[in-house]
Amino acid sequence: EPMATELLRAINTPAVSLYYQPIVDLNSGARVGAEALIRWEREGKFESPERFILAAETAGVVTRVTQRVLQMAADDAAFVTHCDHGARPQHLSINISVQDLQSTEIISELRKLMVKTNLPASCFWIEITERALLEGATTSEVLAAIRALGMKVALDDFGTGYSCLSVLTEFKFDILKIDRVFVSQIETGSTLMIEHIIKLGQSLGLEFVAEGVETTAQRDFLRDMGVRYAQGWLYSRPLPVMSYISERGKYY
Ligand code: G
Ligand code: G
Ligand code: MN
Ligand code: NA
Repeated sequence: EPMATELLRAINTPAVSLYYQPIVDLNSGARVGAEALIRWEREGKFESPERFILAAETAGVVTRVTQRVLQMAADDAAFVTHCDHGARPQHLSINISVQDLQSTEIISELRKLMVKTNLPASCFWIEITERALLEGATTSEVLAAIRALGMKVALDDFGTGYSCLSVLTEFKFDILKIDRVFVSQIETGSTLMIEHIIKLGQSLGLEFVAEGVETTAQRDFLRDMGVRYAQGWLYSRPLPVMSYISERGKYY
């Protein structure tokens, strides 16, 4: 049986869930948001999201996965974005797929998310993987419509996909996610790539989230370069929603 078929059968069961990885403001050390990451427990272990998302994309059914992700995110959003003492709500990053950008359907799904959660649009950061952005007038219209809702759009895995620097000018983003490949080079290899990625993004007025931060040396380098946000095992692994909530108000 194809993996995508099995996934769709599991999609509305507890076998499929969202985990949340904290995103930290490097200036204050405060947790300021989270990235929702899909999990599928299959035969007693977690299946790789990269594998099953790709399988769903190949089978042309990933929009149904995204729909379920948005439903689960809506159910959790009030808890995940909540902060004490009337501070502004935390943000929630949600990954969507290339195929979601081929139709305006996603806009009504995202609008539903806002209505259901009654949260400001700016709480939602929508992440799109670079390899998704190869072509299409629809893609740019849908991206513009997401930003017109007031949500922020993040380019995920920048520098690792197949597209070139022109994605940055062809499509309008708010946030650049620095792939962990570049973060891991901070101590072991050269910082040339990451320094140039950061300078390029800064000149375009983008915010950054560094991914896969595992050491304090990486954190310090990124902070000194002016990178605002980070996530990674130095802070926390992705957590089930109840664990995520119980660490509310955490500083690192
Ligand atoms: O956490 P991790 O191994 O789980 O995630 C691997 C990759 O899977 C991430 O880079 C991300 O792009 C993708 N991914 C995780 N969750 C989702 C999701 O809910 N939807 C989509 N489309 N991709 C996701
Ligand atoms: O969206 P994206 O593919 O970038 O998702 C991030 C992926 O990276 C997830 O699979 C997540 O579990 C994983 N991840 C998150 N933090 C770290 C980290 O510090 N180190 C490593 N090696 N992987 C991480
Ligand atoms: Mn992501
Ligand atoms: Na990424």
